[in-house]
Amino acid sequence: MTFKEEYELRILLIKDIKIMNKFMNALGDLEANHEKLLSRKNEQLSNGNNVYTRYINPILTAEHAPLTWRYDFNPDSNPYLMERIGVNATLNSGAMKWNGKYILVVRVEGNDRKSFFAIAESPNGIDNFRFWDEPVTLPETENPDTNVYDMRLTAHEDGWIYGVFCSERKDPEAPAGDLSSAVAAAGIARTKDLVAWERLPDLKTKSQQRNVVLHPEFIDGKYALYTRPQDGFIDTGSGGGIGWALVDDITNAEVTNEIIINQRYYHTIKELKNGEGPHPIKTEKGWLHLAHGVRNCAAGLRYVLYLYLTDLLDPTKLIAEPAGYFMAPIESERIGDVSNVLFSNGWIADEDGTVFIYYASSDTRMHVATSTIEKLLDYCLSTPADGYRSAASVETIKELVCKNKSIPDANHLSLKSN
Ligand code: M1P
Repeated sequence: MTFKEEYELRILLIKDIKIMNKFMNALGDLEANHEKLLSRKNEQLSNGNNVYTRYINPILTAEHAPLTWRYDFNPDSNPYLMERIGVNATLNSGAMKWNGKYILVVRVEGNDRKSFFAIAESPNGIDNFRFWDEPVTLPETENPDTNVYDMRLTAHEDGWIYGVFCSERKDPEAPAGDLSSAVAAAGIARTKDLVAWERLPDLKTKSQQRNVVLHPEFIDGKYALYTRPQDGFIDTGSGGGIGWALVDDITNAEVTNEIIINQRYYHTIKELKNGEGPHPIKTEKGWLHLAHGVRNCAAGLRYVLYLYLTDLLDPTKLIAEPAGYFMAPIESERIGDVSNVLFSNGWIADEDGTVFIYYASSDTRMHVATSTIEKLLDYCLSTPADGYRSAASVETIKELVCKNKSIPDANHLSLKSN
């Protein structure tokens, strides 16, 4: 080797070391920032309404997705440490308590618009959510799904954990050139460990279906499903409402008879459509349901959450339904990929009565709100029902004002002081 050649080799080595140092520093920063985000403590927001408590930080965002899903860590194949696979959103998540951990089966949406499921767990339900190493491998049927999303988890009394989700495929009837028409069906999978999933045939129904949820108990010896029949992919059409169907065999589930148990009404928060959230929670006063309601307005569709209560022995029989919404998007929740949306398909009732409500804002990120069974039942049973007219709403308010005025010692209450 000549002196010149040796000199050039040394320069090359120094350059390599510099590139390597740069790579290692960038990797260190990336990992440190990610860990900072994942370990961030969540705190309650103080300006609540005493029905539930919101928290300052979203619990899961696209940035929470593991770095190993997004970056190639090999400096030879990725010398600039560029993100190779982008994650766009973490949203509509099913939930359950599992081995003492708060588990979400998250709808993760990639930059390629495809959604898939991934499990994230937290030790306390309000922060420190971390994804498991790999996304869920969901087997396909003989008719592969184009997109899968919004899984509801049900630990059924038959011993399986079921995941019922929306399976979306291109409409085979769509005219040539129509690349948007799709068909929605309820996909069904089950597992014992949240790792190995068995795919069952999709639910057979006359109409398209989204927001299908498995009830946790047998009813008359059959599996019971909350359904949401719809005429088209987006429109529920003339029907809609939250339906109910009994199914003999979950391994070949077919809806033969469907009744509507929660209707839509003109000029309400669910005028356009509604859908069951997670499966209802069993309480001593009835089955407690969380659902979403949709109305149309100049800004587009507005999705809010509402609660209703049904009979313990007959889950189709309505006991109470407060007027209006329980939760609606506020502040930064209002903005995202599909703005003005709150959507929930997961909640966890803890042994001490605490309820963790997991909701997504504007199809973009996940949040938690907490309440208790006691409070949510009181909310359902003591919030006035919808009178369906402005005059009826005024009468309801006047009744409350009158009641407050009749409280002995009302003069001492701040509300009475003006
Ligand atoms: O974009 C808002 C929501 O729209 C659909 O809900 P629904 O079927 O009730 O209209 C779903 O695609 C849901 O994932 C989404 O959050």
